[in-house]
Amino acid sequence: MKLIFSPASPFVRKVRVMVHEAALSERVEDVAVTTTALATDPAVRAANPLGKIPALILDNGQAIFDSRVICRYLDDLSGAGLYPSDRLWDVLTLEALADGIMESAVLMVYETRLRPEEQRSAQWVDAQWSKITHALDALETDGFPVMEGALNFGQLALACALGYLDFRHDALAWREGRPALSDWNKELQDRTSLKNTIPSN
Ligand SMILES: N[C@@H](CCC(=O)N[C@@H](CS)C(=O)NCC(=O)O)C(=O)O
Repeated sequence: MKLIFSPASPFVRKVRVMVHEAALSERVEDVAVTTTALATDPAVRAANPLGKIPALILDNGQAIFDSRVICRYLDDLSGAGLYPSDRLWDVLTLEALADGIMESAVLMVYETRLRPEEQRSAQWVDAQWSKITHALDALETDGFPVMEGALNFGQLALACALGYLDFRHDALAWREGRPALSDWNKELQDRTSLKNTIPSN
């Protein structure tokens, strides 16, 4: 199988974390691309008409996307058990929350990196950050029971989302006022799968 990837993408990181956790490294070859929303790499477009990464090309040539589909596929293929059936909806909900944090965080980066300065909207960037802070506050205060207990992919996806905040939005100091979430994250980031997939440019 071939994973079309870029080392900066948090959605790609989810898949790479799954590959590690599911002990599939020998079976998945990384194919690095440089692609943006304004300049899509042809290999990405060929695999995913939406022009987004990650995409996984299976051994029969079929491409599957997006990160949620790929992660479920690899979990199923390997029997890793990171989507346990007795907690499935909670795990998927936590993964959806993590993906939402990533989406807003990536859109904030696009606004400053891809748009000409005169077209940028500070209000729109603030609105994205507000989605993220609401999510972080919910994680800090209400707690999501599935954050605890046996390792699952909701937990790992959240660790990828928080890692992306450190990577691109460090100045916004997400840990401030969120000691429980910070401690939770610190413990998880020690896993080899996360250490080996730290985002880079
Ligand atoms: N929902 C998708 C999101 C993927 C995504 O937005 N990837 C970004 C990179 S972080 C991308 O390819 N952006 C290019 C574009 O928007 O055209 C997933 O989970 O895989």
